[in-house]
Amino acid sequence: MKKSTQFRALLESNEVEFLLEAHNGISARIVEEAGFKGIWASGLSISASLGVRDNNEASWTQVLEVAEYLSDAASIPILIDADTGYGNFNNVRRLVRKLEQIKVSAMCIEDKLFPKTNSFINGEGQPLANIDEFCGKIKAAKDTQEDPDFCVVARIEAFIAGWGLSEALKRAEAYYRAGADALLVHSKLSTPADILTFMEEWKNTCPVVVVPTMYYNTQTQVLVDAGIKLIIWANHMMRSSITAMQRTASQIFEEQSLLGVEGEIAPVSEIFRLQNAAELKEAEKRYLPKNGAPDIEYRHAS
Ligand code: SPV
Ligand code: MG
Repeated sequence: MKKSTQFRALLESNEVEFLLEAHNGISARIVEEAGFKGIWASGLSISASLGVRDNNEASWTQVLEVAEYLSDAASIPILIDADTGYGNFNNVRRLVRKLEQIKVSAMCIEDKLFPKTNSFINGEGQPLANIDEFCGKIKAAKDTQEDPDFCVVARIEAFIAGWGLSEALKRAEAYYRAGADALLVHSKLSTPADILTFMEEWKNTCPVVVVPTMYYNTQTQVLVDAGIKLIIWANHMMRSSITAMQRTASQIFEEQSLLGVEGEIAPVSEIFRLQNAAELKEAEKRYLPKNGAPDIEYRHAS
């Protein structure tokens, strides 16, 4: 099944579905191997992996270059965190064309202003996009996609910016009417209160996606009972690798030896397995000449 069709099936599933974050090819492959049916290409984690801030410091083409590695590495669909769409409706149109080319199945755009700031940094100080302008981006994306299964997720930042429930509902209705395939309602509270009050009022006309980073101690069933369709574990591959790398770096530095860490880290053979080195070995048998190095003839000829 096409990856975009797989993603649409996740949105339309009768059960709750989950995406885990990935930020490069190897993390995408690990997410897939763990059993996940989809990947969240997190803006926070991709920017962190590049050593820059989540403020559009990485350009959109740099983000897409990373997304292409994720897409090549995984056979499960990717929902890309496309921030605000990197400009106006016209930038969104070009973005959608490029995402389809690299087989990224779905895009999430948020109703803030470029350059964005991560929702967990000074959220209340963050301006929201004009509703009509943001609806124009959604419509432009839906009109541009060639693959009917490409999905647009519209992310509502009203709770993050402190504008409250009625603003969140107003935006949800507008974005749904503009053609969004799903709505992502974001909250920075340590409880699911924003999400639960939203779900009580929302008529469930299209799937709702959440990111429980801050309300992580909420039982998943509570979100399911409220009607949530898709849950994004948004940054946990990046955060777990930071912890592992910090531990390994300090230990090697302190001990001036590899002895202490060797048993704690993946063997080199595991890197090769994740890179699918075995496939190349097989291909070499098929395509390389049986005897002699291929470049010898070239050197004689020149
Ligand atoms: C991301 O993962 O980049 C997100 C989710 O946008 S959050 O960081 O919670 O805003
Ligand atoms: Mg983000």
